[in-house]
Amino acid sequence: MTTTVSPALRPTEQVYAGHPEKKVTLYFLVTGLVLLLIGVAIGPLQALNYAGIDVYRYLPFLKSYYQGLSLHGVLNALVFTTYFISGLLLYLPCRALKVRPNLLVAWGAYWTMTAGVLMAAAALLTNNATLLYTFYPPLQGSPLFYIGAALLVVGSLIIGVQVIVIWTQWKRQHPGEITPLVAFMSVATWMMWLIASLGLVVEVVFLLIPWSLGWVKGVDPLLARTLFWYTGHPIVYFWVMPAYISWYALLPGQAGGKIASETMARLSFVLFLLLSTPVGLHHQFADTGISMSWKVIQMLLTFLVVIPSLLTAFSVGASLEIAARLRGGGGWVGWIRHLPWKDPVFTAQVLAMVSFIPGGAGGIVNASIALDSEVHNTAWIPGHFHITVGTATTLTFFAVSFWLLPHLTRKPLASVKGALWASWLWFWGMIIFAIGMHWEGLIGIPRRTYLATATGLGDMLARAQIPMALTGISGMVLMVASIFYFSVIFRTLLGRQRVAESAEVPIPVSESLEQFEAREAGLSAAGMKVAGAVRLMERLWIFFALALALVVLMYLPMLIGMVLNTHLLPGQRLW
Ligand code: HEM
Ligand SMILES: [Cu+2]
Repeated sequence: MTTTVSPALRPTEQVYAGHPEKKVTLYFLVTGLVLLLIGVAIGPLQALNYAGIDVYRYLPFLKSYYQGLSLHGVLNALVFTTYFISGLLLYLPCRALKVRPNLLVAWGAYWTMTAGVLMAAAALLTNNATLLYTFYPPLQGSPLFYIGAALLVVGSLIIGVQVIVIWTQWKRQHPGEITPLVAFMSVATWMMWLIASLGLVVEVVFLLIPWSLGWVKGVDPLLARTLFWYTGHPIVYFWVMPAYISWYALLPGQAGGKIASETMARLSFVLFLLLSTPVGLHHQFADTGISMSWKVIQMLLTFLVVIPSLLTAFSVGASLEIAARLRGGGGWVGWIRHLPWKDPVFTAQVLAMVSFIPGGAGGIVNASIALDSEVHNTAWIPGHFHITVGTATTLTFFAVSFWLLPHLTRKPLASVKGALWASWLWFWGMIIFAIGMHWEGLIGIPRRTYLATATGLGDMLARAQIPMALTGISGMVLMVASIFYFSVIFRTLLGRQRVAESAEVPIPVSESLEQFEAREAGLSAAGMKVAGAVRLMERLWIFFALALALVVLMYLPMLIGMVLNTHLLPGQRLW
């Protein structure tokens, strides 16, 4: 075995010796995946409920459908994503900048997060926080839940600030140099999250924790909801931007090609930084007490996010076409066959991207005031977000885990075939799920309903038999997909074989066409001609300040109005 590491170290320590940040990254990823396993295990039961089949009465450990749904939403959408992103967006930018993070800080963030999750889990599992993942007041849960949620966010912010600080120091030590793409995108994402998480932090720390501890008598539901959705919308960009990093900067190389345009990639991230936050009101079109003018302004701003989304779709599509043609593909669409479909890292990401197309289209419906009134609070909404966060993000993270876990542990992926099965089954399961749920929603079936025992829905259930059956079937497909996925992951992690350092799976950073052309012309990376736009975008702090100004403009007047006119309500426990 060729290794540069001292043989006195234990084998596991040897794996991390060159890069001890690998270990903390692994902890973030694996903890996130274990918690996803618990969250996902409940999903098929919910899908059966939406097929009219009640299995909850056989499950003594869940007190109600809603306790299960709270666990599902919190663990999948909030906890898994935060862990995975914190690990990924710590490791990638540090490696790209060739800087080791401060490990004490990184582990501090990990344990802060984990302490928070244990507290929230204690409340959820004892049925003391059956609040659903939006925890709207006046529903009131145990203080443990809110404190836990705050610690989860604080943990992610510690990582975010660390990455931003590392980048700022790097800039100082490398004057005039352009930040490597992956690091640039990671910093933009963390800057966005720094602004975006403010609403949730203020809501939880200043309103919900004191209220749940009995220090204050009441809380204003509208103010709390507005702060929640201030974060609740951009959190979806916190979930998709890391997936975009993988699509833009890693996937082209994994497919055997080049990044079509580094300038576009950077531009779309600057636009996400600017436009993700000041639009949360599109989740509150149905809320009274907010003026229509604000709702319309934020609706229009929401539509602007279509621009970076389409930039992404076309640039990544072009990168894939370049890859296929380099691999000998040709024709209008014939090149698609030449892509590496046998590689689950590639396939899972492309399927994730495909699912995002109907996901984005549905999002435009949700964001339009007139159309939203048709689908608001119906099964359409969970239909929508299972092909966005539940597939575009989750399936991309599956793809990342297929190379990153072997990279971090030097253990080969346990089964390439199993990983491919997991990816295709997850994709089709979620597509069928989305068809079923969107269709049920159009009939008027409400979301968040213990449907199997619900009454008062008139003839809706009779009219929804076909989509309900689709939802039930999709739940079973997704259960099989999860079994494939988690067995590949745990067999990989528990495997005993480790490859030599020289055979380590590399970090798949792709070359861009711009870099390729410079190399062909005999220029070094530092000497490469850089578009003026790229130089301009390097000043991320300016865009950060602009983003902050925009969000203050869009929210502060409204929030001041709400604070001056509060209606405090005491807590309620409806479960
Ligand atoms: C096995 C895969 C999955 C299945 C079968 C599934 C099924 C469902 C169903 C049927 C609902 C609607 C429940 C209702 O409105 O009453 C739901 C809600 C939800 N799911 Fe999933 N899901 C799965 C995976 C995921 C993943 C991977 C995520 C996110 C990463 C996710 C996030 C959510 C969220 C946030 C809710 C909303 C909870 C709420 O309304 O409070 N799910 N899921
Ligand atoms: Cu939104």
